[in-house]
Amino acid sequence: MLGRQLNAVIKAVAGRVMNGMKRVFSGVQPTGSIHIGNYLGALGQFVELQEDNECLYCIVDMHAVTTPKDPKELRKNTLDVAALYLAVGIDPKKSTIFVQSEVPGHAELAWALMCNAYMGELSRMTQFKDKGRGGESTSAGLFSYPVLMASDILLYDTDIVPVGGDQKQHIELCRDIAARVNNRYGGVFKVPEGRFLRTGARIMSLDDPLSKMSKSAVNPLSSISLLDDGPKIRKAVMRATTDSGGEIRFDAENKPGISNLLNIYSAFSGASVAEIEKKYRGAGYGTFKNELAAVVTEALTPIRTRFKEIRESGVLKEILRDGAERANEISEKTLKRVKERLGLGIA
Ligand code: ATP
Ligand code: LTN
Repeated sequence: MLGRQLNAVIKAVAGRVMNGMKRVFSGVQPTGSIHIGNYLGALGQFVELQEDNECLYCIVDMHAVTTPKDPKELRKNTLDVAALYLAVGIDPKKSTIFVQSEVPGHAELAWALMCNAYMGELSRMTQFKDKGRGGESTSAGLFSYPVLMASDILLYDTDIVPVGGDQKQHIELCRDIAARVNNRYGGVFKVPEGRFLRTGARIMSLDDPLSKMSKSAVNPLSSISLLDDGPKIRKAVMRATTDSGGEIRFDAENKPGISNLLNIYSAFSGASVAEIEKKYRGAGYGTFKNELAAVVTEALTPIRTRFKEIRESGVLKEILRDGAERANEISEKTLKRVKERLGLGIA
């Protein structure tokens, strides 16, 4: 207990010392296995950013319950994502790792934002529409999900939000709501910027290169989980949809399958797409896919090993409690300011 308190103090002090650093916030839903799309689009950036910024990385379990979830499974998934955060290299000494529902400010601020968000703009969110929702029995939570996301971000006076390309519209909405509240009530929020990578921003499904790789896909071979072993990775890569014409060339429009694989190869190996095209000039899809499977396996094996160690070690809950303490400390300051500006409460 004393250790925990001391830790929180050290982190709070460190937070102040870090003045002048940019603040980074992002979140991942505990809704299933984290795949290489999540990794290349988001988690990889999380690790890189923690070196020069003050970073908060959240497991957004309140977003997960916008559609009903099995309670036991949700809690297991929450700890799995926390373990994966650590396994990919997020360091709890440098970054604050915590669970959204452990910080009441997210829901509290969401209400104030909800009252400043428009039904029209929420109806236009393509992710909501893509999921085919919008019927009579769609939960109000699912509809207003992007407002909770805006709350996550604005609660911490965030400067930078590292995310995959699918979140661009949500980040824009967050910026619009922040600017609107600032206009109405005078300088309440910092307006954040999204950070999207060029290569990993949109990893496509292996069986349908026209839709994004997704946790919720039915076909297990459509994605590669960070916890998949060599044989599963090989099977998924070898079965990946490729295009007619055996040439290994990047052409997102006419050869979306092979272009997606080239992107994945490039992101994991560090080689540019042009270098990879050159390497495989004249080679067939079989050779290319075989070597891609080896590259991905080599990158994921240490993550899988670390994940198992962390999951079995019993350190997670302590790290998450420390993280929530630090997150609560920051969020309370923002909420105080918001309530003052909006005239909520009695001062
Ligand atoms: P899914 O649709 O796969 O179930 P999600 O979009 O709900 O997943 P989250 O866990 O909330 O996934 O996403 C975590 C991060 O991963 C977000 O920053 C998101 O933009 C990013 N991401 C998700 N899918 C991809 C992808 N196919 N390519 C690149 N980034 C992605
Ligand atoms: N909506 C995101 C997950 C998410 C998030 C956030 C990302 C919730 N809150 C705050 C960045 C910042 C998704 O579905 N990928």
